[in-house]
Amino acid sequence: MKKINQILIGTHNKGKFKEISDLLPKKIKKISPVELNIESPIENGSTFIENSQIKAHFFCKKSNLLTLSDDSGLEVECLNNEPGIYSSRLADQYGGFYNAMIEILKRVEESGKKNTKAKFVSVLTIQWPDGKKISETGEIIGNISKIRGNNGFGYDPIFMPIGFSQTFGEMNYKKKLMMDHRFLAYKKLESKIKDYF
Ligand code: ITT
Repeated sequence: MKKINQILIGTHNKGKFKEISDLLPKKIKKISPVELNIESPIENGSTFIENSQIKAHFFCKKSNLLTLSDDSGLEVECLNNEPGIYSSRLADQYGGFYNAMIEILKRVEESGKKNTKAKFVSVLTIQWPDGKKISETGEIIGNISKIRGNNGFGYDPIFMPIGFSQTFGEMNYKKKLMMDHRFLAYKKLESKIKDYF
């Protein structure tokens, strides 16, 4: 079995890149697609798993390196689980995450359902150049909160996990890192690949 000594973290999202880097063993060299001048693929899947596999396959093919990619997003129950796989595109559409968070809060309010349940979902896919791949999903349940905190990235300031009184935007980096959807997906993946470490 070929041990893993380097891995391409197939994402252009800096927040994700840092979290995934910090979850992987220290001794593994982490490479970014930015260093290799590789652009993002078109995400034309209809599920997190499809988009996660599209990214892992694309970056692996372009680099010929073992690749780990993530597709993730925020599902808000009273909005029919939107924005979901369109989470990044909603921010593009509204001119950034602050405006996208305002838009989500407005839609939740307008739904009139008084249901603020939401979850963050992450699907991590590890793809080897020989075609082997493994995907794992992590989910964390919580509620939509008013915008609070400046830590983290993306939708962190409006998500408060169940059992906590801080949003991800208020939590310190390490606390969020060790409990979020990406961590939960990573733990499942790690149990399947730790012999390669
Ligand atoms: P890559 O495709 O290059 O990985 P992306 O940002 O486009 O980058 P996605 O398509 O998976 O990634 O979109 C996920 C969206 O959900 C994106 O807008 C993130 O900022 C947001 N998101 C995912 N995980 C998050 C987290 O832990 N905290 C806050 N927002 C998160």
